[in-house]
Amino acid sequence: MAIRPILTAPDPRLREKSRPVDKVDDGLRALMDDMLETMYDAPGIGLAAIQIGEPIRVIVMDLAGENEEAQPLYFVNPEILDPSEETSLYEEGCLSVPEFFEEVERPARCRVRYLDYAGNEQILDAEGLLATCIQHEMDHLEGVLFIDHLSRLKRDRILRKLKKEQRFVAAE
Ligand code: GNR
Ligand code: NI
Repeated sequence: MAIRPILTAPDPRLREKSRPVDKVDDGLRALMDDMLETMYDAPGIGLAAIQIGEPIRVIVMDLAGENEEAQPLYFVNPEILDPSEETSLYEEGCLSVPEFFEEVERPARCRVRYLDYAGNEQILDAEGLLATCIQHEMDHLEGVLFIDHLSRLKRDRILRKLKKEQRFVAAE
């Protein structure tokens, strides 16, 4: 297993649309292992493959609290079904938009159909943080970031600060 570098905005790779996976094999499982290790190290509660530069439709998540046993979830080729009319607001962050947190409105509940770590089809009913996180990760597969759900003013302010930060990092 390996910890891989996480891309940060405005890296253009984060805007790519990820392609479906053909087959859940050992190579893909090795990538999912790396993604989980990278996510735990960050630390974060979810990670899409494009965040480590792999434009494929794979997500890992773990919503367990710090003192709970790990509950890794692996989603290959996920699809959102039946999003609820009812929405909820959640203060979101993103490992690719470090240190900014803003409220985003999304459907409060949804169903997700996907392939698991073994390649078996699963259906999961999600609500609360699980529903928010899976929708945040699905956005990454389309090249969308949570800041795209904010006003242009807020988004541009965050992007400007991130660019400034990157110039600083590059100069070090
Ligand atoms: O670690 C993360 N926390 C989080 C909090 C609220 C809503 C979504 C998230 S996902 C984020 C990790 C990440 O960037 N996943 O793409
Ligand atoms: Ni994110």
